[in-house]
Amino acid sequence: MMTEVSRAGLVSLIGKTNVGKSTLLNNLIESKISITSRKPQTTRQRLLGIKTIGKKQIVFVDTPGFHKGQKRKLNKLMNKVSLSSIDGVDVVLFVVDPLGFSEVDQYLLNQVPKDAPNIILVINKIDKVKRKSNLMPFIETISKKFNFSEVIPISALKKQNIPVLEKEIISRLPRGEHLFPGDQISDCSERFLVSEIIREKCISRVGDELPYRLTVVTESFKEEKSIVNIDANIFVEKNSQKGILIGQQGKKLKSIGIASRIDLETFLNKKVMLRLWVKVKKDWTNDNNAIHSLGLKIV
Ligand SMILES: Nc1nc2c(ncn2[C@@H]2O[C@H](COP(=O)(O)OP(=O)(O)OP(=O)(O)O)[C@@H](O)[C@H]2O)c(=O)[nH]1
Ligand SMILES: [Mg+2]
Repeated sequence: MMTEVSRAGLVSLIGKTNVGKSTLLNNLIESKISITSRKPQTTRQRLLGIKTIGKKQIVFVDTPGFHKGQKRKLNKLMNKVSLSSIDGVDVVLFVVDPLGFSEVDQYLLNQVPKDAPNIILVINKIDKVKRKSNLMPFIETISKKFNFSEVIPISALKKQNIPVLEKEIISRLPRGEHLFPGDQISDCSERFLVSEIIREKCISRVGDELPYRLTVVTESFKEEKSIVNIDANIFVEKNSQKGILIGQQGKKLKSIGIASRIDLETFLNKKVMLRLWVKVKKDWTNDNNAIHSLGLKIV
C-alpha cells in the first residue's frame, strides 16, 4: 500500500472587491465563515479557512477586495491587507470576474512579482457568461498579461468546477505536516463570527453608502445551558446614520435583529437572545485609533 504524502500550505484569495472571493472560500471549506454580499468591500480583514483532507491541509486566506477611489483610512488599510497577502503564501488564487476585468484588476496583477510561482487565475462567475464562446477570447487575453500556472473557470455560487480547482491547489502545496489541528476550520473567534453575521444582515438591509460606515462589536457573549445571550453594538459615524439604521418605529433594527438571530441560532446550534444597540463613533472609518478600538485587526 502506498503511504499518503503529507502536504500543507497557505493559499490566499486575492482580487478586486466583489469578484466572489469569500463565496469561493466558504464553498471550498464547505462552511460559511466569511460573510458575502452583492455590495463591494464586504470583507475587511484577513481570515483563515482551513480544509483538512487526510494528510493534506489547505489553509485558505480570505482577504479584503482591492478597490480604488476611496480615500478613507479604513479603505487604505483594507487595500494594504490585500496587497500584503500576495507574498509569503504557497499558492495565490487570483480571482477575476469575466464580465468585469478592469484597470483595478490590472493594477493588482501588476503587483504580483512576474516570476512568482503558483499563481492560479480563477475566473469566477462563469454562470453569468451567456455565450460560452466569449470565455475563450477572455482567457486568451488575460493569459497574455501574466504567466499563470493554471487558468480555471469556475462558479463559486453554482458550485461549478470547484473539485478541479481544489486538485490543482493540493498538487502545488509543499510537503509538510498539518499547520492546524485537523478539526479546526477557521482562526476566527466566535465573537468575531457573531459580529460578522450581524454586519451581513445590516449590509443587506441598508442603502448603498451605509455598509461602509458601520461596524459591529459583540460586547457580551454568555452561554447558558439552553440559550446564548448576546449583546452587540452597531457603530455608525453620525446621528443621521443611526436614525436610518433604527428605522421608523425601530423597524429596520428589528428586522436586522430577527434575521441575525435566525443565522446565529444555526451557527451556534442553540437558542439565542440577541440585543442590539446602535451607537455613534464619530468619523471612525477615518481614524486609526477608532478602527483599532473597534476590534478591526488591520491597523
Ligand atoms: N453569479 C454569480 N455570482 C457570484 C458568484 N460568486 C459570488 N457571487 C456573488 O458576488 C457577490 C460578491 O461576492 P463576495 O463573495 O462577497 O465577493 P468578495 O470578492 O469576497 O467581495 P469583497 O469581500 O468585497 O472583496 C455576491 O452577491 C455573491 O453572491 C458566482 O460564481 N456567480
Ligand atoms: Mg469578501
